[in-house]
Amino acid sequence: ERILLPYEKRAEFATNSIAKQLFTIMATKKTNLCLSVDLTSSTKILDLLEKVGEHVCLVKTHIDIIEDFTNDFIVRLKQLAQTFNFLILEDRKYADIGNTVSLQYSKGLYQVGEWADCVTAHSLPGEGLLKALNNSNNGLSRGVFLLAEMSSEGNLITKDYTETTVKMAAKYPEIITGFVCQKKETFKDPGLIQLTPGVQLESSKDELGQVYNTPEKVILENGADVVVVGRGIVAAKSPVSEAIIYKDTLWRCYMKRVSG
Ligand code: 5IU
Repeated sequence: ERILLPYEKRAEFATNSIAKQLFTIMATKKTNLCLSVDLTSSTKILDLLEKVGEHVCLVKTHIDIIEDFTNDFIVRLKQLAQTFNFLILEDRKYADIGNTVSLQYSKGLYQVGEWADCVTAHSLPGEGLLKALNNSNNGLSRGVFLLAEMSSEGNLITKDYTETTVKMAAKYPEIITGFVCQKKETFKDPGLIQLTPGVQLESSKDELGQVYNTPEKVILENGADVVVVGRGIVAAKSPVSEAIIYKDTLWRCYMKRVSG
């Protein structure tokens, strides 16, 4: 079973170079925390990453919520990624025909393909979108997390949609890093990464349908490999000490899982 294998072993099964790198970073830095930096000021994001970069394996951005975006932000983000050895995931959730996704990925103000190690995408439009992303990497190592499930209440994804999404991904082993999903049964391939959002220290909900599960539940029962935490950290009184609490808690759950 994939969830019983340690990350360093999982890295050996990875067919996507970003998945291999991410498994290796987790094993080396001993963290499976992905920080979702959902802040709208570039200096606030950079200041926070300066302090928590050492505790995370992956930083998840929504580049289009930043109010003072400049190219310098990207330069500094990449510097931090290199200094602290984390990868960058732009949570763009591409959901259009292949030609449009190719343009959205490579062009426009953000030029996501230039700086994001990996991106998120919906399977809804069909595999043309994966072909487009696969052909737009400019020879760089790039990856895609495909949405197989969502954390929000009342979302329209069905069991059949999830299964077809996993089958679609199997046709693109070189570009698929893993799935954004909530359950361990969703896929079996040990070389792919389960990225799970909707996590806080206590189970709860927000007022707009987000559902939070605990680290114990998502890692030990539901099979999460990389855990996404946003407001649990960024909206805490002390984001840095909270990030350390999440990192330690998540890693303890993972250690328990792989030690049987
Ligand atoms: N996110 C989810 N649920 C999903 C998917 C993405 O919450 O199913 I796909 C994103 C949205 C937000 C982050 O950027 O993960 C979670 O933030 P909070 O921990 O603040 O809820």
